[in-house]
Amino acid sequence: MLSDTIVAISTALNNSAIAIVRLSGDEAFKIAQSIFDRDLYKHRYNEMIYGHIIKDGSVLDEVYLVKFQKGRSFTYEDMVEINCHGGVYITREILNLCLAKGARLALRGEFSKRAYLNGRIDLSQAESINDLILSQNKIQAQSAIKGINGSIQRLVDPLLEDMMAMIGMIEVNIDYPEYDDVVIITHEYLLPKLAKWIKDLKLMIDKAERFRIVKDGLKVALVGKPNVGKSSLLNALLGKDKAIVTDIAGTTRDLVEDSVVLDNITLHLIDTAGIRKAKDTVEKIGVERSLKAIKEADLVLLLIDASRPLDDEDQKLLALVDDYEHLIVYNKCDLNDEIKGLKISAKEGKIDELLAYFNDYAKNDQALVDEDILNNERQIALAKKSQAILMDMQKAAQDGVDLDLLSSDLYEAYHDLSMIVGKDYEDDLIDHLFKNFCLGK
Ligand SMILES: Nc1nc2c(ncn2[C@@H]2O[C@H](COP(=O)(O)OP(=O)(O)OP(=O)(O)O)[C@@H](O)[C@H]2O)c(=O)[nH]1
Ligand SMILES: [Mg+2]
Repeated sequence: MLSDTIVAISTALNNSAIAIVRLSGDEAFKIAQSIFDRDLYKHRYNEMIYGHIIKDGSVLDEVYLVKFQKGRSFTYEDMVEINCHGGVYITREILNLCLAKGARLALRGEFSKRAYLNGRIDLSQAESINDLILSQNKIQAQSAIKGINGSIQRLVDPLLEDMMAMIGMIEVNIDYPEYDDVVIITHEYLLPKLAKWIKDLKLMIDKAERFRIVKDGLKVALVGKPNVGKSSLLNALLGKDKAIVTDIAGTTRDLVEDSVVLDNITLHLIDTAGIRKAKDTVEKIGVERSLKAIKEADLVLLLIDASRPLDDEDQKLLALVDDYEHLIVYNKCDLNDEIKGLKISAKEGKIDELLAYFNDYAKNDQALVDEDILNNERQIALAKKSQAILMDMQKAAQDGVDLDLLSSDLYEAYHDLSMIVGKDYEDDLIDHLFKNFCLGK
């Protein structure tokens, strides 16, 4: 139920100067009053009220308590925040007191979920709040702040309005064909609109995918035959001895992962088992994992041993990576410098050319931080779904399919796009989304 009163410790549970216990719901004031020694009803909203938390007639802690008014609080419900001393024991005791007085322990993200369900924020803003908490670099934080301020809504709303206007006009055409002053919607009228929406969505998706790499980093799988120097390259890029390196082919059996922050980009590196016809069960599983890593990477870095002539295994790998975004790099160039292409020597730490490539990779996309851009995979997936429906519709319209049939497709495309900001979202999906949030937020 929405109106029941929830409580959570909103700060990290460790010994600190101050912690915050947060209540939200119809009984928030009543519960807070029952454990507080000042009359909080006599004080104003948003005021820091000094007093004590009382347990069994004695003082448990000296606190500042703030009450927030329904309709103006974060959740749009009555809310109380108790700023207590940040000891683990004290904080838990206050939480337990609130529970004993009738509050329920909040689920993860439940405060934000209420803010969303009560219309205080849209879904993209709620996601941005969580993104801000989890952000680890300046760009992630900047884009989260923009999201909180409604950047996603600004981005999709014009498109939504345009589509809805078209749906409305088609409906009027169907329901009131006799009206003179109604714009007659024909396929010729609809097709340019469809083309524009598809183009707008494509741009929106492209930018979001490029910006995701600037913001969250590039997932790079290091692949190649055994012994070409993949693990040596991982270590050289990381600047530490993370993976085992030997001259025995088949040294790496499992995926070895780590990240490195370069000047212009963060790399999430995955060192893989050398790909060849496996000699035992463990190696076979390792090779399967390498193939999976190729599928999941943003960029596949195929490493080739420059000191040996290309053989069948290299050729097979060249054909394999051709289906993916890939980069071919020649290693062991200390032994052979005659090769054309991107050359390194992982063993000697000569990887400047490769570092320059990575630093350039998303350089032009850094400016995207100033634009309104879709923020996460969920939003991108919905935009893609909407775009796919519109493209099918475009074909159907070109084939002369009736407008009333097309109108329901248009509504579906509209619906998918509107779910980016959380209009018409199904309940179980909402529950699922907020479960990833922090407790007490
Ligand atoms: N000369 C030279 N040797 C290198 C270079 N990079 C790696 N090696 C040597 O090549 C051998 C294999 O290196 P690894 O990094 O273990 O190769 P790998 O591709 O991870 O091999 P697997 O894990 O078996 O697939 C080691 O003896 C390295 O020292 C290089 O740039 N130049
Ligand atoms: Mg290795």
